[in-house]
Amino acid sequence: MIPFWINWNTNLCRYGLFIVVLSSFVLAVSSNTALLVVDVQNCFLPGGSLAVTDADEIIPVINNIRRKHTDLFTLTVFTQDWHCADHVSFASQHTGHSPFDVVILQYDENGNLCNETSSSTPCTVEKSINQTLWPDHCVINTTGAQFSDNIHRKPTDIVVKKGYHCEIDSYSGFYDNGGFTKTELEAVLQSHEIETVVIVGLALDYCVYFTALDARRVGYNVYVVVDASRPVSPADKQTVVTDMDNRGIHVVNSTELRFLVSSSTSFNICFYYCIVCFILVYIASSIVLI
Ligand code: VGL
Ligand code: ZN
Repeated sequence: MIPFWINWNTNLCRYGLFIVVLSSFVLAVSSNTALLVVDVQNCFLPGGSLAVTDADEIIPVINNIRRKHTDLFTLTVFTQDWHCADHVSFASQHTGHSPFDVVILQYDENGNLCNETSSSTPCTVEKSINQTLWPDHCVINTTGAQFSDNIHRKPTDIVVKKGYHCEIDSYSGFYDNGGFTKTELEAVLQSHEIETVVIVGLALDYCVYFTALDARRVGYNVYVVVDASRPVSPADKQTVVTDMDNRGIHVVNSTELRFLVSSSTSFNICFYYCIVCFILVYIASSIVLI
């Protein structure tokens, strides 16, 4: 029995099979992954109107992830909370209420707000949403809505704005809170054939959490990097981490990233496929050369 590699280049068929094996291995290693940087904007950083405690500490962590894993990410998407000055989530728009109060907002089937309807036609409530009221934040074209100057950005990065419909909030980078409208995020990820998303940013218990939930629901392999995120409410951190875990979202540390992303499901499938191909090539060549 002559091992196939002795004269493999004299046999076109085996050469072809070897190329298939090699290219599928390359495909496995380069299974497309996107980095989603959620709402790293001045309004959520120290000094901002909705400052998240220690939020500035995540910026070097995110910059490091980008520097250390440049080859890992096919693309990086920044989401940007982008609200009208009179956005429905602002406590200032609800007389008698303060920031962090919760109100019920009711919407019709098209996502129109019923609460303050001025039209004579009755509004049929399709969905009631508990809305936490926030201080005014991330208002369109203000300094608060700008990305932090300290976060590294590249000209090829993509920005996805959310929360610009004045009557409904949008925590997730994919859908508004009622699921009525979607952003372009899913289309962007699809056009780059992304299978895995790694999520960092603010805030862990709101926009990061809801972005991760939607990403998982839509079918992505999802990683949330906890040390590259901070919660609005530290008391809720464990609850959201446990919930993400239960839903198959990988909650990881930035130090575990390389190992964990490369051992994702699609990598494993391709890897085992490569091994099976190698074995088949070996058996086929052995039979031919007996
Ligand atoms: C966020 C509250 C309100 C967030 C945005 O980015 O987590 N939280 N708007
Ligand atoms: Zn907001």
